[in-house]
Amino acid sequence: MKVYDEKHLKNIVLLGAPKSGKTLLAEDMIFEAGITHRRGTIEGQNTVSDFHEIEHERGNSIFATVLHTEWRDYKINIIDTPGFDDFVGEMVSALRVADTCVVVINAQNGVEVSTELIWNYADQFNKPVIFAINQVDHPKSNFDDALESLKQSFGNAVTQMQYPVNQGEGFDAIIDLLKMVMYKFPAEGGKPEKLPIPESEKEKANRLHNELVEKAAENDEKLMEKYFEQGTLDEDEMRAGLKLGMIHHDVFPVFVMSAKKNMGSGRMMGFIDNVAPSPLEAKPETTIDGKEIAFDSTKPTALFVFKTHLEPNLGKLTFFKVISGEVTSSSELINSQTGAVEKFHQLFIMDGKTRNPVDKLVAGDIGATLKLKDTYTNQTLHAKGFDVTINPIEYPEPRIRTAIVAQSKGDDEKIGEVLTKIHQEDPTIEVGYSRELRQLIIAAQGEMHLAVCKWFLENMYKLHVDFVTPRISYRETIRKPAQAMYRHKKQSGGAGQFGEVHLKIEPYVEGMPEPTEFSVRGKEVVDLEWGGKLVFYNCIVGGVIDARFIPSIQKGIMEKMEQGPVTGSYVRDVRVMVYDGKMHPVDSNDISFKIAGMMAFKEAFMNAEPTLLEPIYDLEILVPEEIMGEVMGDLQTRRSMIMGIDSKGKYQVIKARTPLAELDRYSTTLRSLSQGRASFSQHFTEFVQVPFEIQQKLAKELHEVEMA
Ligand SMILES: Nc1nc2c(ncn2[C@@H]2O[C@H](COP(=O)(O)OP(=O)(O)OP(=O)(O)O)[C@@H](O)[C@H]2O)c(=O)[nH]1
Ligand SMILES: [Mg+2]
Repeated sequence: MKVYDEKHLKNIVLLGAPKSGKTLLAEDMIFEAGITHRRGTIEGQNTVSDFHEIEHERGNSIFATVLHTEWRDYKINIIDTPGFDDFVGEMVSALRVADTCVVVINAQNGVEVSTELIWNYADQFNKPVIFAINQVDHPKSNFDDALESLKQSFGNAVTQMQYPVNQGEGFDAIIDLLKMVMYKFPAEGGKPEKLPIPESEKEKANRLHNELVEKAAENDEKLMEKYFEQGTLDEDEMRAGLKLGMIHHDVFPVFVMSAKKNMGSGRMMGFIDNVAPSPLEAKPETTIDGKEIAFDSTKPTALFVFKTHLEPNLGKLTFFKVISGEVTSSSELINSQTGAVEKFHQLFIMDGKTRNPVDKLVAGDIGATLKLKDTYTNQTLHAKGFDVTINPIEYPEPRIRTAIVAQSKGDDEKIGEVLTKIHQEDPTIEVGYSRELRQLIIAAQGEMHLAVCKWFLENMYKLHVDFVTPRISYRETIRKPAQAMYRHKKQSGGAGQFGEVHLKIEPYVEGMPEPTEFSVRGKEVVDLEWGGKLVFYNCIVGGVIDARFIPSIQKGIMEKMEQGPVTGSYVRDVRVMVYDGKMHPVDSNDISFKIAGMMAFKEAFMNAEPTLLEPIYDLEILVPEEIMGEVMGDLQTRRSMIMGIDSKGKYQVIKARTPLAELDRYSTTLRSLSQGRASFSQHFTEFVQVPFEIQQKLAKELHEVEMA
């Protein structure tokens, strides 16, 4: 297989709302270039991209799939991504290594909620964007509305390159505004005939062509001058202008196609060859210490791993982009995170599940290898002596969490192990045993994401599990000062135990003045693992408690803070002044003071108006205008505080603060309220006091759990 240099490589990612036609478009692209000899269909479950059994079962993409096509003198690496935002992790990984985004729009729907979300990512990565308005053969296709919705959402940079002559069932012709020809397709699609623009379309085509010329000229002063002198630009000049515009996000070219009828993908590939930036023209990669690495095959090797996948009967496939230098089928590289040496034995260009062996890949290219020992998504492999770590991908936070239990007890450990493997492949799934909640918690992007995870456990690993509602991490704190003393005394037989501790506790707030009522001999500020602080003061005077017992008192207090007196939840934000006590010359020891400290703390805590805090999350919900009311109504039933409402294109963004306890399966509710047309993100913001009635109920419930 031919090795393409960095000038002749293009890396694109297919993005777009669910069912817009990305997978089918990828199928067209590789068929047109002769990589495959038959076009699969979604319904026939035989596309190159959707090759996993679970994708067939569900009828949509779940994984990002790497394919390639060779069009004219260029190699285009294509990554087809899933549209459902449950699988956003796959999309973000693919976006990270692509140099151009092709955002597929369904001509029946125009911009959808998912398009807006995808846009946020494309924009954040600052990658050039091409829009492909697909499905123009559909009886309900409305190209003009779809184009208008693009302009409304993404502004003036939306640049029309083409329009369909006869959309709907009879669709078979496109007017191209750059080349000023009409492409007319045979009934089976494929290679079109190039025809002159018919008389009836001339006026419209000329007008739109002039707009396009102007748009191309705007991106460069020299082109602008030329345009004023000549009144127009030639094709090459237009390409140069459009390329600059694409790189700077001033131009988002819009193409027309029908993936189903195989019409239009060839012209877009030609444009990608000639205009979309190559890795050399794209923004250089950056390392974690802020250095730039240009795609240069003459430099030492560095690879960025953007995906790993465990294939049954095959082993682990590692997908990477060559950031610098070149990689061969026998390279030896170092994992920058672990320092481990990874030896390559094979090198592939992938087309779905087909592995095409190659000897070498150069900077800018995307490839895969098998059986690397210890390398995972987001890691860098580099040549010896070229010590770099490429900036890792930042994945969005999980939006749904559940506790997971094995149907047969003995499987618990195995489930933990398998889930850790799943997390290594898909970092948007987080897994961990919560010591606090005493549950194995799995956090993911949505119901469908969880279902896929369960499918894997059951089908690949024969592990049967149930999802159960997870407990909530509450915190305990106090609202007023209180004092207590405790004497621990045991004098029956053998060595006795004796320790007496007097202490005062107070709510701790950042920046509060130091205590004045005691004489402070020592102070320790403990940043608690679970958030908040314990500030511990030793105020013992006259040696009534020996200095060597003070750490034991603190230890006893810490132990109680790990299992709060009210509900067994973690305690936070208290300060403790140990100001008096007693020792026994023989019987006092560490354990006695630990117990005395713990018990005195517990008693003081219960008298200090203990309160329960609950985790609050910031939500950002993207919804179509017409269902705003319902979504807001639902939020109100969840003890939410609405923080603001903004509009974004034809959508509204609701910002709210909601207790985690009220967010159980929110993604499911939102999906059914909106028929899948809304989306949300969430992140933890703070702990706040639980309303009194709820606290009483919880204190009882949680204490029962604790005692069980
Ligand atoms: N009429 C028509 N149908 C299309 C076209 N492209 C795709 N479809 C149909 O739309 C459905 C979804 O197509 P896919 O290619 O799976 O869409 P996708 O964007 O990959 O979907 P996800 O993987 O779920 O995000 C299938 O039933 C296709 O046959 C098109 O150009 N015209
Ligand atoms: Mg798909």
